[in-house]
Amino acid sequence: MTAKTVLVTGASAGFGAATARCFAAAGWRVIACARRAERLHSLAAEFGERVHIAAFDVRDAAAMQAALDALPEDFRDIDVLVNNAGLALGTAKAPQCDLAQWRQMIDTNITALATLTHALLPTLIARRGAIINVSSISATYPYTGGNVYGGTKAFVTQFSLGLRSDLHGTGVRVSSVEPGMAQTEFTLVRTGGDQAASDTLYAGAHPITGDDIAQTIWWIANLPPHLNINRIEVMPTSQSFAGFQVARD
Ligand code: NDP
Ligand code: 8X3
Repeated sequence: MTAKTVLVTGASAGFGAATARCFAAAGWRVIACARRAERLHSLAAEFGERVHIAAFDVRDAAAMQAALDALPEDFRDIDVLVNNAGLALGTAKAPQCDLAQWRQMIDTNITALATLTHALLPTLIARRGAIINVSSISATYPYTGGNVYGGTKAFVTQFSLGLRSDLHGTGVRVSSVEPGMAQTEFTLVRTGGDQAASDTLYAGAHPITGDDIAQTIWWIANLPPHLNINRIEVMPTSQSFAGFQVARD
């Protein structure tokens, strides 16, 4: 059987790195995308020619298209797109938020994801492929300080469902993976590099790991073609829901 091809964004860390490793270890061709080329080079060093690295900023549409145009022949028939690159910036309440951070989250989590999906739809339709979008529980459950981040993930979830509808009859599968608290570089990025804040958040909580989500994505991608996971929420057992807040006179 010929090896299948997966394109993973955000393959330099966290869920994306674990996903790229998981698929490469199973013999898939992997297109590993992120800005930090040195991280991608070490992935390629681990798996050799099975991994093609594409270092670009997903917010740069021209660089994204150039990376797609430069794909070697063997990597062009993409079967699975894993739209994973993304970030949260800041934990402040809306009035205290930095507008530049809001815009960066929208540009990365929404605009870039839609741009890459649009570029690859013809290939994915031709391959009867799959789109696996990494959303978040914050798409559904609001929390203080989640504001624009949660809004971007609500887009990812709803866009996934909309794509399902638009791709009706094509055989293309679309899934929204919605993790809860996971220990990756996410909190380090969100807090601007505060390692202590990151360590404190995860301490004793047995959070989700990158490998947990890689296994979820692997499972979704390898289900029989007649099955589509529309949405899947994955939380650590230690995390659940809190109540509403009430402001009083
Ligand atoms: P990490 O910070 O560990 O990884 C984020 C990845 O996104 C990195 O590989 C980073 O690569 C890439 N990325 C960010 N911005 C850009 C950009 N402008 N251009 C290209 N690549 C970019 O976080 P996670 O693995 O946790 O996050 C992956 C996804 O999972 C995100 O969409 C996040 O919102 C989501 N998520 C995370 C949860 C968590 O608790 N950790 C829970 C639910 C969802 P580089 O910096 O090298 O460009
Ligand atoms: C990341 C999970 O709960 O920090 O999407 O928003 S959460």
